Amino acid sequence: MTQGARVTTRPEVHRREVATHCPYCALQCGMVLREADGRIEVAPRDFPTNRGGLCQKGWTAAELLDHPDRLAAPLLRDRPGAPLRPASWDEALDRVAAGIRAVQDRHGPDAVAVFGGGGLTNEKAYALGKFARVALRTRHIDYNGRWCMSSAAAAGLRAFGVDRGLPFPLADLGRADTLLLVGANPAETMPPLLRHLADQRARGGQLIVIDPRLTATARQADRHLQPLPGTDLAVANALLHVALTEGWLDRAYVADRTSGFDEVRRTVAGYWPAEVERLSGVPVADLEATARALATVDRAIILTARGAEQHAKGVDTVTAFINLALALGLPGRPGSGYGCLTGQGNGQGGREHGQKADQLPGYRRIDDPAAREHVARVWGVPADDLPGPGVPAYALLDSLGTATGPRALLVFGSNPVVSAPRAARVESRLRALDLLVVADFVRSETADLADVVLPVAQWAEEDGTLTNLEGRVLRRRALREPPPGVRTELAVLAGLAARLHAGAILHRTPHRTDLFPTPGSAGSGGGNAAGGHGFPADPRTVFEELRRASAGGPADYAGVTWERVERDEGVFWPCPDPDGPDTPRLFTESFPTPDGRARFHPVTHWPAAEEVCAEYPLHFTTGRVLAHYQSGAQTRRVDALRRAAPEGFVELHPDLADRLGVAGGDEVRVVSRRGELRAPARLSPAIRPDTVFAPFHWPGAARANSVTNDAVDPLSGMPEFKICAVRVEKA
Ligand SMILES: Nc1nc2c(c(=O)[nH]1)N[C@H]1C(S)=C(S)[C@@H](COP(=O)(O)OP(=O)(O)OC[C@H]3O[C@@H](n4cnc5c(=O)[nH]c(N)nc54)[C@H](O)[C@@H]3O)O[C@H]1N2
Ligand SMILES: Nc1nc2c(c(=O)[nH]1)N[C@H]1C(S)=C(S)[C@@H](COP(=O)(O)OP(=O)(O)OC[C@H]3O[C@@H](n4cnc5c(=O)[nH]c(N)nc54)[C@H](O)[C@@H]3O)O[C@H]1N2
Ligand code: SF4
Ligand SMILES: [Mo]
Repeated sequence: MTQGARVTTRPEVHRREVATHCPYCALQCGMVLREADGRIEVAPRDFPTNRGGLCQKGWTAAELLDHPDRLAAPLLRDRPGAPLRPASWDEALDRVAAGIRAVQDRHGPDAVAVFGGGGLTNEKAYALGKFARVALRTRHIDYNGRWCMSSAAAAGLRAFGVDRGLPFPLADLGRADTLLLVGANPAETMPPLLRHLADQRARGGQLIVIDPRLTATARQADRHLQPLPGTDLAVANALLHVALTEGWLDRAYVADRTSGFDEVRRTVAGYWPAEVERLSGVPVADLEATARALATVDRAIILTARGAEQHAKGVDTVTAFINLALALGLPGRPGSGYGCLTGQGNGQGGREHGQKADQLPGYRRIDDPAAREHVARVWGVPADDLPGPGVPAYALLDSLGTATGPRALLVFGSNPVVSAPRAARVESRLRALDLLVVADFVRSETADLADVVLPVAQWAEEDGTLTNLEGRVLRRRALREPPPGVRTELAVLAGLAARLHAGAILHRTPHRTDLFPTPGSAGSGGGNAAGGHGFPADPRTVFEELRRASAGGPADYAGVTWERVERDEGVFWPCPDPDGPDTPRLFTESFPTPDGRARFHPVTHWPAAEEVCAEYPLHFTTGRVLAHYQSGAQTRRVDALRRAAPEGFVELHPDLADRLGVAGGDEVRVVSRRGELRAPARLSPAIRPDTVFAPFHWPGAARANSVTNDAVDPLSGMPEFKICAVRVEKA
């Protein structure tokens, strides 16, 4: 590293105005943060994703920075059942380190687990993965991206050999003649993205939406297909069936750029539109028109989001849409292709640098000997010391505190008490732990259960990078230092690593003094402990290491520098060379598979993990509303957002409500085999009469995840958030 690329060891602070990005979703809207008279204001900024727009969450994002609920000191529970009480950082970190040591001495290294989040910056996600493998030496790390991106990721990997949500810039959407959105509601989940859809419509393009609800997005569409939840795979196969029957196959593309088509052709031959209409409720005419709209235009794009993906057959469902895209010759052609809409702020980067159970930085596999060698060299440890793969998020949470599962858990950036499937069970697993540590900036429902809560810096108080839904690396900038009593995550990891290392010297060998600073050396001004060589607290130093660790991997960041990111409005990976190009568009020449071809995989429809029956006759599905973000830990604390959407609700069709004797506003119970939720009924003709919907942003009685199914996709580990069987009754 040259002197010029060297960094300050502390965030760049005391700036009165910074250009940065919204802390919430993967659109990563550009914004300017201004501090004036002690108040922090947000203003939108023109960036290629948001084009000057922000949603309500973005506008109000700064409100949490000085919120009275913000944690200002670590919290500690003296014994089970005792209340959480404020503690010093030394006491809290000592307690965590001692707890980890006690558990590992008795039960081995894998008895401690880490749960990360797709909101963490690249630097933090990378450091967390390294911390788990090197400082804790546990195989157990996974993250909330498993609830989010895992099905599209697995399908993309198996078809294209790489997982980048959008393999093209977002602006391509505006150039598509036909755009098909499957299980995506960007009008509520990424409102500024609609500016790109408006472009598309203005150019005469067609928008088609597949969603069991007539959403705000579907209302803008030229065509809305309203299938039964869980039947998208059959719909996709029927679309391909129609395309083949009509002779719309792109023969040259299939012959030159793909493999495995024949088996897919045989499989979809059985997906007669009339049969798929019976299964899904989507009329034959709509299937035919949709296939025509995709196949007979110059440029077509198919996008999936959580509606299609959060199923026990999520990988196969995405695969079915990829098969369709490949058969029509779309991927790799400018203005055409398949993509998935990544959800969390760093949902893309967070899945590339080692928070995933089976993964090392640069999207390398932890079971690949060459990958282990490379990363171990960067980390300065023997490759044999690196643990093997862990297990996906739900399996991990479900095993906590059991005879064979981890007995301690460190959570960084997730609130599983609200957001995990079958949440009551997950809650009971968390309660069974010997040690639960939660790093957060508010007392989330998960933090409420913790033995130790560590207050960490927020977005406006840290420098770093995130990778948005386009695979574009961008820069988060600190406006100010963290408030007193608050530390950055990197400083927390540095402090913990130092303590664990000091303990290792006392208790066991071998130890590596080069990797861990001693506790005495960890500590600088501003409340942020500066780490040692192995776990530096400075994000830029971490990023420089991440560049080396990712070099040569599928998600290669070696050529990405902070300067370049700032100069060029972001850098698209892979970018192996600082002086070479980045990659806004993938697949133009070939696919990153061994033979350079994309791979078809035959997939067949199978029923939801739980089907309706006499006792549970209705389909239950879940999702989001505009005003709230995820588990709501942040947005439920923002006045304007709480006013906009004060409480949970159950959406049901007026005909169904009639049959149940329910009026709008009545409190209803939604009951599944796993539990129930209670919330006011909201009647809407926009939803299918056989399906009810609830958003998952609320805890307590209205918690949607009390009801959801914990069945998971066998390939991705994605839970079936989007369909289970329930009955609804007036409370
Ligand atoms: N306001 C807001 N915005 C967000 C978030 C948030 O919490 N709140 N979270 C961010 C994150 S992490 C994510 S992952 C994205 C998610 O973004 P989206 O995927 O757009 O959001 P969801 O509401 O989960 O699901 C989208 C739609 O899927 C439909 N759906 C349900 N079941 C099915 C089905 O079986 N098939 C089909 N085709 N559709 C179905 C639902 O009716 C819903 O309208 O949003 C991001 N943006
Ligand atoms: N029923 C149902 N359940 C779902 C879904 C669904 O559609 N239906 N969607 C799933 C999806 S796609 C997702 S992504 C998950 C998300 O669900 P969660 O993982 O619970 O996501 P958040 O609510 O964003 O949780 C983030 C927590 O970390 C804190 N936090 C934010 N940034 C940071 C940070 O930088 N560091 C630290 N230490 N803490 C931070 C926040 O205050 C909050 O308490 O929910 C999943 N659950
Ligand atoms: S769309 Fe996403 S990134 Fe943009 S302002 Fe809203 S929450 Fe923030
Ligand atoms: Mo997500």
